[in-house]
Amino acid sequence: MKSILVTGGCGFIGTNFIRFLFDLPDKDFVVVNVDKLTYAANPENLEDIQNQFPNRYFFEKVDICDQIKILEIIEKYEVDTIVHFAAESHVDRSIVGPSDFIQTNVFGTFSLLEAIRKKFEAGIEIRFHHISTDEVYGSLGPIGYFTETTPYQPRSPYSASKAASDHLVRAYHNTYGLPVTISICSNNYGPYQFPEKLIPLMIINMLEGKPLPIYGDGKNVRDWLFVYDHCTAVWAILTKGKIGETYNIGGENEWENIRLIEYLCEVVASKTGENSSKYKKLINFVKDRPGHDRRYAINCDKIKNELGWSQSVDFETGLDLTVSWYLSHLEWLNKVRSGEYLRWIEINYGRRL
Ligand code: NAD
Ligand code: TDX
Repeated sequence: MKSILVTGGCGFIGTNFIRFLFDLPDKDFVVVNVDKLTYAANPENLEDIQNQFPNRYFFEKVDICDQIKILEIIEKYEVDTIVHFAAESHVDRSIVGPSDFIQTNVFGTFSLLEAIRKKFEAGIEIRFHHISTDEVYGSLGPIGYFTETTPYQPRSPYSASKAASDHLVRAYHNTYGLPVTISICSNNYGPYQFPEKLIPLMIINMLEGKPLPIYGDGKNVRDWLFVYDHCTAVWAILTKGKIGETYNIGGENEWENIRLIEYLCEVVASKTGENSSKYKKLINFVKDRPGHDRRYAINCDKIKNELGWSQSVDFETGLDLTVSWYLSHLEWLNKVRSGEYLRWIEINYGRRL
């Protein structure tokens, strides 16, 4: 790898991944961050990287759907590897307005694949790693785990759009021989996550004394992975993964939403000096998310056994780090919650948040 194009690098996981890349010792590859800068992006996340590595880090404000610009960028930076994070990523927004999800997640991925196919047919091979989600597998009951051979059964516009993009990536491998890999990951948490997602939303609402909205009976289960461990898993696939393969990534760390929020109240209280009951009193059961998947649980034996990857951060430590990060980045929180995001919330939800 000499030149890595990361899509969606100004979002949550993309930011963490680029920071991870620049922490690796003895590397001299170039990283090109292609991001359209939607409401979920914050280019300032990588300002220090930009300053520290002006000859190795480059930002291009480009929509992945713009194939001509993507081809220009591939040529300009002699890109040999693409790691594709860019997506519309929030299930609730996909329920209110699916159109952007189809455009970016399906058409955008298709457009990137077409650009790579054109280069491939001209004799230039670009490795493509596609980031997907366990939501493509659908909803589990109380037992069982998703494996890489679990049939796809997406149930929200978001997961359907991600499933469609996964199918396209596999189709381009099988039909045209493009060198692709796919990873399918469970819920991430950690620094830089946009505060519309469960954990940062609950932290900010606790700090502001607002209700903590728990959908339905609060017994939906998610498997949580610290974002750093998602980055190490993607790196393991890039460096050791087999072309054409799909790898599940998970935390092996299942929590019912209500139990998770109660625990989060305790972690936040331990840092603010408040009594956790002050936060727990804010818990408010609200109308369920339509089509709310009951349980996600990942079997990640394949990446563990074949690539030697494993989680390095336990949940207690990861959540502690995450809460500390948000408490020391209140300005960041205020910035990302302003502008376009606020306007969207007001239009769609009134002033609920
Ligand atoms: P995010 O919403 O925080 O960031 C997405 C980024 O993509 C933003 O910076 C946005 O500006 C950019 N983007 C959106 N549309 C674009 C377009 N058309 N062109 C260029 N850039 C565009 O998302 P995230 O949580 O960091 O998720 C990243 C990827 O990981 C997504 O593909 C998501 O499906 C997947 N994933 C996320 C999780 C999770 O828990 N967050 C879990 C599994 C998989
Ligand atoms: O206010 C809330 N109340 C609530 O009860 C929110 C925002 C969420 N929830 C519930 C819904 C889910 O069961 O918490 C759980 C987690 O919700 P989200 O943070 O919205 O994540 P989820 O829908 O599970 O999807 C996430 O993980 C998989 C990411 O947003 C996706 O991008 C990723 O693919």
